Amino acid sequence: MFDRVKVYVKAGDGGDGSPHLRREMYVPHGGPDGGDGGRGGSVYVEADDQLNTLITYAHKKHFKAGSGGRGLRQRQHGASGEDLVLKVPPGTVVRPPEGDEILADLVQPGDRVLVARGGRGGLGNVHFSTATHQTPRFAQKGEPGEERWIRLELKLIADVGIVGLPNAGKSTLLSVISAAKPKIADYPFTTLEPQLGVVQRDDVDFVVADIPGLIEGAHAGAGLGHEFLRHVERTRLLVHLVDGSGQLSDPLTAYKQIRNELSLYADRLAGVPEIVAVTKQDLPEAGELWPLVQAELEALGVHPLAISAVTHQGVDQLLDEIARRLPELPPPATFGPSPTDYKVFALEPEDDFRVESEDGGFTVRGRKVERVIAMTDLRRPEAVDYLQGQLKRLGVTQALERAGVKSGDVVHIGGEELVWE
Ligand SMILES: Nc1nc2c(ncn2[C@@H]2O[C@H](COP(=O)(O)OP(=O)(O)OP(=O)(O)O)[C@@H](O)[C@H]2O)c(=O)[nH]1
Ligand SMILES: [Mg+2]
Repeated sequence: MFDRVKVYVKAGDGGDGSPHLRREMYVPHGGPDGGDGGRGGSVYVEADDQLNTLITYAHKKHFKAGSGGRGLRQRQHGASGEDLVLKVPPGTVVRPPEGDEILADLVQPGDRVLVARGGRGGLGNVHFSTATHQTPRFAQKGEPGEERWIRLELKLIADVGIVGLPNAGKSTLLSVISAAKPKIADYPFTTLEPQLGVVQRDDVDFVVADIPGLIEGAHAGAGLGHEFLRHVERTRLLVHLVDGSGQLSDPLTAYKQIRNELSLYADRLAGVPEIVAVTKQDLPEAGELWPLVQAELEALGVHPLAISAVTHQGVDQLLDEIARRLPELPPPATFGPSPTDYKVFALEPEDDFRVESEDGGFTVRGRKVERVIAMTDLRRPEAVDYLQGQLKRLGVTQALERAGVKSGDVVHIGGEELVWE
């Protein structure tokens, strides 16, 4: 069942700036005319209502946006790298690789979140000429694109969730009230993935999800466990089906087991309003049990309906009840920040850095300083001179000196080894 995947996204690197020097007849020293590198493409995740599973990501796990082109002579900019948009079904939440945090909940088709930002293009040498140094022969390298693992998790968006023990008749009910054709069979765990159906009742349309059978311990992962309880989380109303024939379990016990599983999974689920329907009333056993089952449920404050998916007994009444209650209920639950708040993926703060020293060497860590190093062409002495100015402006030089750096010491920054001078 493809409703949970982990993928690796890599934004495009920025293109390198050009160090080109203009050559002109009769001009002894041509000036710099190298253009900037193009920006690398970014990676986005976007909800698309043509999709209803994450199966696209079952095998392919690595996704990379286009890199920016190099800057060219005559101040020409490099081409921008192409963005990459990963399409997911509406209802997909985006999470970091570990933990419970939700970075974005893509509910509406078109909702989109940036998950890896493309690198900026490096500046061409035209930016580095100064009054005293008019022919810089170096340019900035492009900034590397961001890369990270993310998790995508689908929480279906449905108005009504049909829950109940395995074999209660959930799929049969869905097939009777909608055009959906779920698999139906006389054994538990027939349905392995939630099925959706659209029901039209007078002027109310609603989406019903048939959730695979819940068993005791589902909240802790027994049976198919969480795999599908996740899909009940957004529903506005539950239809709780109890097998009235008592074939596999006593109806009252069955009812209590499901209530227990729902509340153990999440408080919110226990609070979702429910309509209880005792089904298979066409069977003589169910008919005989009904007065007792009804009385027992009433004693708990529950007012059950008696239905049969086979003869349609009580089905109209059930649909009327759903259509009556839905308009009064809040819209489907959403999680995490609202779309307007997460146009930009939460990034670590840029400015912080720290200096670590261990025998004979120093390491400087921090996003911004690592980026500055990655964008420096270390083979060019002029570029290294320029870098020294940048390290001073960032306060890195001062911090290293406080930590005791001496000429000749090795300083590691972002995978590069610099000899301090
Ligand atoms: N007589 C009778 N049988 C029913 C009725 N509803 C369902 N059944 C039968 O009960 C069995 C289970 O039905 P399903 O709809 O597959 O049950 P389910 O709740 O979806 O089961 P899982 O997907 O395994 O959780 C099938 O043999 C159905 O034909 C009903 O109203 N009357
Ligand atoms: Mg089923």
